[in-house]
Amino acid sequence: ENGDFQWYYEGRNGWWKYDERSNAELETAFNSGEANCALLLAGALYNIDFQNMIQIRRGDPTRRRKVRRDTPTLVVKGIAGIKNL
Ligand code: V3L
Repeated sequence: ENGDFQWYYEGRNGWWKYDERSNAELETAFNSGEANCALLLAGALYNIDFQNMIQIRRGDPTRRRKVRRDTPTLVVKGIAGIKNL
């Protein structure tokens, strides 16, 4: 049951959707009141910090992106790096 909220991460000129599995993990962690959620994304480990709503690469905190949790209807660049047609 995934239809209520979608998680997004920042690109250069717009937002990307997280892949479905990562979105479900984020929702579970967020709704459980966790402070953050660890995810493997494109082969690297990241932490999503729910207080600051940022995604930070583990071991390289300079690699950070804003994240947002919103309705699934936002216009996006694509999903997890797969561009919209
Ligand atoms: N899901 C999938 N791939 C990700 C994610 C994620 N949540 N976070 C980072 N990457 P960094 P434009 C993104 C990828 O933050 O043109 C997009 O998905 C990230 O991919 O520096 O700037 C696009 O594929 C990047 O390739 O650790 O909007 C690409 O950037 C790599 O991990 C270009 O998007 C390093 O990200």
